[in-house]
Amino acid sequence: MNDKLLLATSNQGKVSEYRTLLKEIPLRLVTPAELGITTVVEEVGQSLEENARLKAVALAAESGLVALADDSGLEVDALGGEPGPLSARYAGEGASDRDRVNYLLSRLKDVPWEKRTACFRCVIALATPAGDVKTCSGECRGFIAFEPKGEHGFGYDPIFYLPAFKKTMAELPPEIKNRISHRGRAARKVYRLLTRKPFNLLKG
Ligand code: ITT
Repeated sequence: MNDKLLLATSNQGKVSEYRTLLKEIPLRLVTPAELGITTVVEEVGQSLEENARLKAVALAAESGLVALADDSGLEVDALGGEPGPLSARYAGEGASDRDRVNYLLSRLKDVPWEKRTACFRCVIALATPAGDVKTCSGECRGFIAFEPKGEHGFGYDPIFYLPAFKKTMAELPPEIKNRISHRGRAARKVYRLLTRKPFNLLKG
């Protein structure tokens, strides 16, 4: 097997978390940019799982490497589960993390604390160049804060409040986020898949 694993994402926040979460796998993590791959896979699926599969299969075929893609989304109960799979495009094309946070806060401006429950979900797809795919998922529950707080993490972290810590995800150091996050939970399952011997993505 090739000694590289392609992290099929253009999100630097995810890349940095995976470098820690998967640092013990016997494969070198490489990014599309490092391989000169600029393909952008349209997230046309209806679910996180479909989109993660689309991204992983396309990049594995293009690179000839096993590829790991991550589709994540924030489901807010008071918004009927929005933005969900649309989380990256919630404030329109070209919007920044800050724009998305502000837009979500504006949609929740009249919603009281007890109704601000939310769930972060992460689906990771691992694909081989031949198109075999395996998925793992993880979730993390919390509340949408009334205002952003904290400098760590990325995306919606500054407004994702965790009652157990009395802090937002962005106020937690990366090692704690990795321990409890949707991505951390999914990545530990992926770690087990990638380290079992003999390596076979389709087993079990
Ligand atoms: P790739 O598709 O290239 O991986 P992306 O940023 O488009 O990058 P997603 O489609 O999974 O990734 O985006 C989901 C949105 O949710 C996006 O705005 C992210 O910044 C945000 N997000 C994902 N994981 C997050 C996390 O751990 N904490 C906070 N926000 C997160």
